[in-house]
Amino acid sequence: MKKVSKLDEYLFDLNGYIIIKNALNKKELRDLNKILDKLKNIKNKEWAGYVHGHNYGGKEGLNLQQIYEAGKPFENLIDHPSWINHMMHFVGGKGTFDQHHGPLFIDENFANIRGPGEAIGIHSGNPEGLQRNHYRYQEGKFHCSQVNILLALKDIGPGDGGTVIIPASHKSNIQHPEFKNNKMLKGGKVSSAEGMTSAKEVYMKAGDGLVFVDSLCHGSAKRINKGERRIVVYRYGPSWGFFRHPYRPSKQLLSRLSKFQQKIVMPHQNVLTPDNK
Ligand SMILES: O=C(O)CCC(=O)C(=O)O
Ligand SMILES: [Fe+2]
Repeated sequence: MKKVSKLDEYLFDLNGYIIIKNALNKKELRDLNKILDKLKNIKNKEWAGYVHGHNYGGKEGLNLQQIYEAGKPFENLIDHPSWINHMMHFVGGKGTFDQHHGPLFIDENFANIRGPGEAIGIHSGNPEGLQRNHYRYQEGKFHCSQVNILLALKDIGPGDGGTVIIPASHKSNIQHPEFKNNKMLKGGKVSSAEGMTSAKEVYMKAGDGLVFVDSLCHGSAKRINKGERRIVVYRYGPSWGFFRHPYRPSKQLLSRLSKFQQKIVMPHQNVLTPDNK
């Protein structure tokens, strides 16, 4: 299992993100991509098994929600050795109520496939002050509400529509003056992230993972190249969090997972009720 280095801690605190090079090996990439080759033709609101086609209504591409249902290669990402220690460390809460019923909780997991002309507009940032994605470091420990791993399943270079971040914006007290509120959730026009002052477009090799606190102001560049960008995002927070969307893991998935993984996708396995002694 990859350990969290002193430099990881320093850079995550300083910038709100780190990049884990080669988080996935060649075989993992092949297996994950093979599954997406089959799934990528499902339409918005269509199901493929327990995976759901989803779109915010704009030009953000197709999300394959509940991608951890898509087979073993995606199940393995739940507690993958390349980043699980980072999630435990940055979400934090060891030995406290935050980990009382489990180590972590994944409140959303999806693959995203984006073609030419598609992007996700700029969103998030510390000035919003949201509980769900906040960044906090106190008493020598991290306490982040939501930390994402964003994995590149294909190389992402210039023109490919890379993720765009404003480094250190997880600590900013002031809304970026060029931030035009993204209408992603309403399906309206998306304001582009890539032209903003101090924005950084993140280029990654297939298999690299971007770990970032969700309060970092971010979005993506518009894809202008042919072909498609493929990424996977798993969002981790404390065990007492709840699902972002009205999806739940299937019984079949839960029965295949290890105890540790079960706790991360559904923290209370043994529900206490008077009828369930
Ligand atoms: O598509 C991207 O590059 C950014 C995705 C995103 O906004 C997120 O994972 O929170
Ligand atoms: Fe985001």
